[in-house]
Amino acid sequence: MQSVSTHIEGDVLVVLVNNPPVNALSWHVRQGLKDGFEQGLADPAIKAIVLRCEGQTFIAGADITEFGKPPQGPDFASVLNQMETASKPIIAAIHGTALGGGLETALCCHYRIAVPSAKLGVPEVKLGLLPGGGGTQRLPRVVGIEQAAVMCSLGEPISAKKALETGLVDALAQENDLAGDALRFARDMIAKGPRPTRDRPVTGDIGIVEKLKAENGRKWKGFDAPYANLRCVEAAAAHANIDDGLKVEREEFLKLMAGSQSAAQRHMFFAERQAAKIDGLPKDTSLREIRKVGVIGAGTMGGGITMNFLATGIPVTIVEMQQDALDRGVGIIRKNYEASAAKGRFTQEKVEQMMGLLTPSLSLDDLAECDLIIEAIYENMDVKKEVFGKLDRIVKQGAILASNTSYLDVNEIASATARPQDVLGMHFFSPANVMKLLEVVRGDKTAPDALATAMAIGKKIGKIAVVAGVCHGFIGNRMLSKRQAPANALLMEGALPEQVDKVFTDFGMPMGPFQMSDLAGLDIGWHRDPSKVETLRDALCAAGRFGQKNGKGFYDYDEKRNRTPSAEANAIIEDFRARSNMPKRDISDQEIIERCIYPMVNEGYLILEEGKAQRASDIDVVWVYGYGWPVYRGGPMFWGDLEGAGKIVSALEKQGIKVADSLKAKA
Ligand code: T1G
Repeated sequence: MQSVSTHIEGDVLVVLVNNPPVNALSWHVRQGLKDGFEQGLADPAIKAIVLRCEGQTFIAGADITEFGKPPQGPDFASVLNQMETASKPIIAAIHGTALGGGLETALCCHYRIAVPSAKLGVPEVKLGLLPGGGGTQRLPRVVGIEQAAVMCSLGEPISAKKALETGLVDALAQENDLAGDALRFARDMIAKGPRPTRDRPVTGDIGIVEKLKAENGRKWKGFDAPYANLRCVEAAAAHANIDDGLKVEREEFLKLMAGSQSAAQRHMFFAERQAAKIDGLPKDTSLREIRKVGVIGAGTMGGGITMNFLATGIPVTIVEMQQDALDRGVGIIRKNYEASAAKGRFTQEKVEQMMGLLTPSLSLDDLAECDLIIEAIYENMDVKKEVFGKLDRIVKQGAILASNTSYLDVNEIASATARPQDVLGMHFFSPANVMKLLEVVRGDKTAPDALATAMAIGKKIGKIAVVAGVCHGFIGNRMLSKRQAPANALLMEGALPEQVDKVFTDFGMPMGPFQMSDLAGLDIGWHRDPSKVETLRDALCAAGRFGQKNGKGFYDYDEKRNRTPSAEANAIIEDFRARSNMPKRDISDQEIIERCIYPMVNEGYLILEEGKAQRASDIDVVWVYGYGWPVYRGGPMFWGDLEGAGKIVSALEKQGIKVADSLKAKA
């Protein structure tokens, strides 16, 4: 496989990488680089070498698909060492993204030139890793400790402009003539000769490490990689001799590579990209054009959904029944944008530009020319069918009619129209302008191009779209519903809300079932008769405990909504248990996981068996991006494999739960 070629431009050798789609450092690329540099260094006529890439980007890192496989070709460190210690100047010519091993390769070049649109970074921490090709030792020698610590521990790329300011690149090329400018720049460097990064001193103040830990403590809870990255940067400051620092980096890297967290985060890297693919989609499926969007309902969900499209430059007509509700909804959209502008996320001018794309309306007729309509009204089947019936008579043919329902039957909604092929679900998660997940619900009659268009527009507005089939609660809510009943039962058997919730937060979830119930409101769906106490929730509501909204539920809340265990709530739970003659017993944290999380994994297998999800990794994407499942546990299905199917099956059978055949088959 010829993924690296060379050509001579006078006294400069150009080493060209061409390994689509992202020029990853696959073994044959490493081999090609080694051979290319050998050629340039051995040829007396060559005075300098330029490393450049074809395609959309510079090298975007090591080839992640090679991780865990038997090594092939030259190892990365030897190629880097060959470059860094070369007797002729090597120049990296950067466009697109120089990421991870790609930036480490550029750091072993003696000079770097980049186009203004380029991005440079070490995102390994997002894969549960660290820059294991010397990045944690060479970055501090080029950009200083502070910048290096930020880049390694947060993993965010920097712009070419910032890279120039920090010395990461030495010059900017013209956007449309990187090849030419790199050659000219290389010739200018011949006189200067090589500049090995390893010989440059580490500069800057190591105090940044504690600052980063303090600022990111909550975000980094449960993660190993950010701290390992910072230990390596500390080693760079501690060891003047780079080889001592490289030893520390190697040890830390191998530890992370062998750990379950990186395996989980690498799984999620590919799962996220896989989710965008629709199995069996006819190759010639073309997408419908979405130039104008309609949103029905200007409440919390309708407003959030609208913000996604306006922020992407797509005009939206938002429809409400009453003027005050419409004004309130539009007002909240502006307020949210202005709040983000105040945080510097965008300019006031951008706010005006986005608000300029919004057309408030009190009539469904104004949606006639829309290409996509998303209904986001309250969950009532008859009302939704009435609305879709009206849309069917009003809206132009070829438009996609979507419902934001979070559990209702999309097929039944579609049956209210004469065009079920154009109907599907687009289930956003609250707050819809923030949460990344979008469940695109495929109805029995949904046309492939309508589905593909909804998936594509989801990606365009910055969502991670996943295909779900029609069933109660689709993928996410269906699995979530398997957790609440056992959690309630555990309270009846002796556990307390804070014990159960702590198991979930220790597990890495943002909150447990009882915190979530308090957030949603205990009185949602309550019969409002305090004398009728049949469930624990009835007992709490009868005592006027409705959750965060009135400062008391399973927990007590202060005015800042900080929660504390509640003696009164626990007394109500104790009393209700006693009057239900339920014996009290000690409950272990492991039992809470087995009773609450194992059934969710089982439900995931049932969802797959019924074809309501395309692949197990899609279920993982739903939970990581929609429900705060810790990415370092890779999602319920990935975690289930780590936990062991046998262990899960025997625990579920002990609980008398019907186990999915496909899960049993794995045991
Ligand atoms: N290895 C293998 N495949 C990769 C890859 C990689 N590094 N990066 C992307 N792909 C595949 C991806 O799966 C998809 O495949 C296709 O390329 C297009 O990707 C020693 C240890 C570069 C910003 O973490 O962030 O270096 O789905 O859809 O939106 O220190 O890809 O088409 O079959 O994402 O244009 C560090 C990872 C590696 C960067 C382009 N590098 N990549 O985004 O395309 S670890 C990274 C990205 C490392 C060293 C260490 C993005 C991108 P398919 P895409 P995109």
